Amino acid sequence: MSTTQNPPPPVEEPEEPTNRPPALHRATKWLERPYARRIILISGVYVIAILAVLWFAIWVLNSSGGPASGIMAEIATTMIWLTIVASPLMGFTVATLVYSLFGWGRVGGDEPPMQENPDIRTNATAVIAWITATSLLAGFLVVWGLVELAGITAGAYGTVPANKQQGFVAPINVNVTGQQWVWTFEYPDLGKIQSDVLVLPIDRPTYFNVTSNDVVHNFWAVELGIKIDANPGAITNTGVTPNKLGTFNIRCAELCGLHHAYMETKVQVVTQDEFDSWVREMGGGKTL
Ligand SMILES: [Cu+2]
Repeated sequence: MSTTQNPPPPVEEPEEPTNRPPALHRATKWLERPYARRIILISGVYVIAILAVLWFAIWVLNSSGGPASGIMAEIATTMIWLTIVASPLMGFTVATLVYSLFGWGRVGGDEPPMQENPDIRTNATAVIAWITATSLLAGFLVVWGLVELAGITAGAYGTVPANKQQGFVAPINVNVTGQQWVWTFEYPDLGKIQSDVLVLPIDRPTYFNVTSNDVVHNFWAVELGIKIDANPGAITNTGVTPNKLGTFNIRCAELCGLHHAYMETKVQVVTQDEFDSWVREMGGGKTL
C-alpha cells in the first residue's frame, strides 16, 4: 500500500483575452474560412429559393383574380415585405443548421471533431449585430402588424359606429351557414333569398353573420382576404368591401370531416345593376 500522494495536476488557466485581435478583425477572419463561405453561399441559395416561392404565391393569388378587396391587397403587401425583410436572417439560420447537419455532421466515430477557435461565439461584435438585427426585425413586424390591424379594424369596426362614419354606405347583411359539406348564403334584408353561391355587388360593404349547423367549419373567401370560424350554436362576424368584378374562391379552412377538401364554392362580385336583377330573379322581396 502506498502512502505517497501525487500532487494534483496544475489547473490550466484560461488564456487571458488581452492579446486577442479586435472583434471586427476576427469577424472578417471568420469569413475567410471555407466553411463560413459555404454557409454564406447556402444562405444565398436559400434566400433565392424563398423569393421564388414568394413569387409563386403571388402568381397563384393573381391568377385567380385576387386581390379583390382592400384588405387582401394589404395582406399581400404585408406578406411580400415581411418575407423579403426576414429572408436573409432566415437564410443564415437555416444555412448554419444545414451545414451543422451535413457538413460538420460527417465527423464520426469516437473522436471529437477538431475544434477551431470559436471566433463568433465569443465575438461581441457578432453577438451584438445578431441581437440588433433580429430585434429590429421583430420590432418591424410588431409595428407593421399593429398599423395594418389598426387600419383594418378602423375600416370595419372602428371606435366610431359604422353608420356614423363619413361616406357610410349601409352594408349588405349575409348569413353564412356551414354544414358538412356545403355553404349556404341568406340575405336577411332582401326577402327569402337562399343561395349556394355568394353574390355581392362591387364597392358595397358586406357584413357576414357566420355559423354552422354541425361541426366547426371556417368560412374563407380567399381573394377577398377574409377568414373566420363557423361555430355551431354561435355567430361570428366579419366584413369586407369587394373592389373587383369577377368570380373568386370560397373554401372551408377547418378540417371538418371526410369531404372537407371539397367544401368549396364561389363568390361572384357583380355590378349593382346585375346584383339587383339577381335579387329579383331569386324572388327577393325588396332591392336595396
Ligand atoms: Cu370544413
